[in-house]
Amino acid sequence: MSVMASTQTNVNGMPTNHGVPRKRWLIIQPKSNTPLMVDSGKVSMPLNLLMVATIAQRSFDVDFIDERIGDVVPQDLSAYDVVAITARTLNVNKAYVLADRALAQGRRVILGGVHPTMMIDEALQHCTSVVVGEIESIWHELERDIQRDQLKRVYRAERFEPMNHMVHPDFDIITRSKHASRYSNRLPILATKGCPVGCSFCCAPKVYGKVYRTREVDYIIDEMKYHQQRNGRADVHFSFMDDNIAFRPAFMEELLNEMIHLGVRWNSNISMNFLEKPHIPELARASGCELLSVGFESVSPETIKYVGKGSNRIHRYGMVVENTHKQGIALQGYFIFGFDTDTEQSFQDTYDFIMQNRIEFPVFTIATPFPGTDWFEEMKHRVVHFNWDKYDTFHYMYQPARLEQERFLKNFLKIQREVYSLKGIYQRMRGRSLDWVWGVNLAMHHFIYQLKPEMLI
Ligand code: B12
Ligand code: SF4
Repeated sequence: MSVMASTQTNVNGMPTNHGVPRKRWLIIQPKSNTPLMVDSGKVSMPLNLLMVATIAQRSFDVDFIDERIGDVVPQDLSAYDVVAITARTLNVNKAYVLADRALAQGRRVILGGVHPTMMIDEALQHCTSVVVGEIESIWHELERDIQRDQLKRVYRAERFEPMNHMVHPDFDIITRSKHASRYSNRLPILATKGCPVGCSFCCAPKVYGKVYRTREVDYIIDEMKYHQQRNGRADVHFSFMDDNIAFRPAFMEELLNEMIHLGVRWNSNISMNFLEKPHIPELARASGCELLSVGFESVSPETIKYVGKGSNRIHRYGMVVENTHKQGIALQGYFIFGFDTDTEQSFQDTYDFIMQNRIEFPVFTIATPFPGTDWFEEMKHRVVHFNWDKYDTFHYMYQPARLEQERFLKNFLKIQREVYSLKGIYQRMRGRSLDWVWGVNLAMHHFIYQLKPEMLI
């Protein structure tokens, strides 16, 4: 349905719906209150909210604000009929402050995103309506109710729309901000959604259940071509926002084979088991891959079993790294500490693995039970704080069974300082020409050497 097709223009040149002025939306990406890195430097374009804005602008006038890049939410919101805000756990407190302000000014306030989807009752205290799940599934009902000003409290996406129904995100919406240069130049794109693996610490299985959807390869290629045209060059850099792009290997291979002809560059999260087959990194390189992010999570078999990550086979970690490096693709390796299975030895073993395998970007996080997951229910009597600002995966959440707080934090900082010491960087990077990988490592060095244990509590 195209509402734009039936719009007219008023005396000020503003579009109207059959003579009725279009309602105005303010769409907000809040900046989290955490001081730890997540919203600093260049930030990625928020594809989730861009999808919301692209759909909403068919029927409404839309202003888009991303606080992370320096856009400022006006104090006076009277110009807007609807204020729509997205939230993850780490920025939800900020979202609630903005939502409360908008409610106090009589605006209709809609909250959506991962945290409101998982914590509906809490979110309802700060808004007119909560959207549970994807906007695509409930849009027609929501749009009609806004036009009539008869909003329901909850809009629940009962089904998952096929991904081929996804609209092409309109990037003009976010690039018109005067602060747009703070966005990373890697353009977000989606090929699949969902992940049936079911790791205990992850929200994806809770948000998407066991459903795994893929988009038709032609649609993805079309979207890439659109960006090439828009940017006037072939070597556009894409960042896949998928939960697990390789869950159906045949699909991934088909996509990469098509991408070979485009001349783009790309990076993505990927399950490590997919990289066990050498032809996959080869195909990845041929199609323009520069960086793959792999959730190694831990080098301890006990921990991998504890988190339920069946796709990780520890005895094959080294082979996966070798296959990837052979193709000149850099690895961002994610490691989580703080599970009950962890000991001081876990830090040493992880350090050895990283240094021996020369992982380019190790990322260390602290095990965080996110509210709304089963794991949170299991752990909540041990969790030390319920201030959502601290749910950035860099804060101490509970005392692991085999490590008391001081020792845990000391080791957590020590491994980062060693891996990102100038010597550690040199050892991991030697032989590599000076490029962006070095640059990011030096930035990490600078950041990590400012961290103190008390900042993580
Ligand atoms: C890609 C991704 C990233 C990327 C890009 C993030 C970005 N700028 O968008 C990067 C790598 C940068 C990243 C970083 C982090 N991430 Co991340 N990330 C994801 C991932 C895999 C996909 C998100 C996505 O874009 N999906 C595609 C979009 C189109 O779909 P969607 O998000 O479902 O959006 C739809 C609906 O939610 C709804 N909707 C969303 N907002 C709104 C708002 C309104 C008003 C309405 C009506 C509807 C609506 O409609 C949308 C369109 O269909 C998710 C997993 C997941 N499935 O959510 C984790 C996830 C969101 N990340 C997570 C975490 C923890 C982080 C980090 C803290 C990790 C870290 N330590 O660095 C940082 C925080 C960054 C930040 N400032 O938010 C957690 C969040 C958990 C939670 N409860 O908050 C998730 C859920 C993964 C997990 N571990 O469970 N992430
Ligand atoms: S494999 Fe990745 S996306 Fe899938 S459940 Fe585990 S952590 Fe989440």
